[in-house]
Amino acid sequence: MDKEINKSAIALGSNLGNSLEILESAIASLVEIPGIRLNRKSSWYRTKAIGPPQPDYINGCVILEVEMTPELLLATLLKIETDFGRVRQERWGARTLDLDILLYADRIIDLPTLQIPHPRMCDRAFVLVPLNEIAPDWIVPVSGFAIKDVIKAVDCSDVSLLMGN
Ligand code: PH2
Ligand code: MG
Ligand code: MG
Repeated sequence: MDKEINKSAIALGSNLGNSLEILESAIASLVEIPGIRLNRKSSWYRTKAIGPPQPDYINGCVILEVEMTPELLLATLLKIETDFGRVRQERWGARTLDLDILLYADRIIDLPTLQIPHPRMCDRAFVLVPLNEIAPDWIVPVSGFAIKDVIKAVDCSDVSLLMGN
């Protein structure tokens, strides 16, 4: 485990089952793990699904303080997805729980299993709206733009506030 403490931004999404309860429980499970603390949590948003036809999503973001490598954090998130009944089927299909690493400090990682910054985060209103609420000044590596500026180029009309903080 890294001794260093790093901030990591995580996107949460669900569109199957009792999504709000699943998302809140997932955050509770995450923060019980040694080496993970909750720094910020966004509101929850209802968002139109991108991808094959499927129900609307509930999306949000958290900022974690982590004392683990990005690889270990990814493995931890995948385990929580499985614990909450995630079954991997169609790409971009409906799911009970999706936990994606968006950013990890100012790191750039390009492995087959893990890309940071998340390669599609800057096009996705369902990621940018909650992230802009809690981390508007975070600079996205590679692009060099802050979240509050990245979001200006994206149509956010399919994202509506469901439950404020
Ligand atoms: N996740 C996807 C595909 N499409 N659409 C919305 N609105 N929200 C998501 O979280 C989402 C999606 C794949 O991860
Ligand atoms: Mg995803
Ligand atoms: Mg995912």
